[in-house]
Amino acid sequence: MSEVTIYSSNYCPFCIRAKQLLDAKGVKYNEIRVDGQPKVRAEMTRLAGGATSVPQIWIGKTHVGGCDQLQALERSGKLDAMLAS
Ligand SMILES: N[C@@H](CCC(=O)N[C@@H](CS)C(=O)NCC(=O)O)C(=O)O
Repeated sequence: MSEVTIYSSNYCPFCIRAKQLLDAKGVKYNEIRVDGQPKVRAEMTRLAGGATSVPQIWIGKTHVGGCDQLQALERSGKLDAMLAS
């Protein structure tokens, strides 16, 4: 199973939704909090090609994007294969 990493912050509804989807699938993920961590957030933005919003999600080495992109992968039926690879 691919390693999943999610950069998140507290009180972020998109982060909660993304994690709920992963939790519902029983997927374990590394969660990196950016609250009060400008250096961590800057590193996230660099790795995410300039994206500043949370969550930012990686499946293995693939940058998925945010919650909307994760949900789109689920709707298209591609998410499980990505998680399994
Ligand atoms: N479309 C994005 C929306 C994410 C979003 O708006 N996140 C808020 C926090 S809940 C945020 O990071 N706002 C600050 C910013 O955009 O820099 C997604 O699906 O992940």
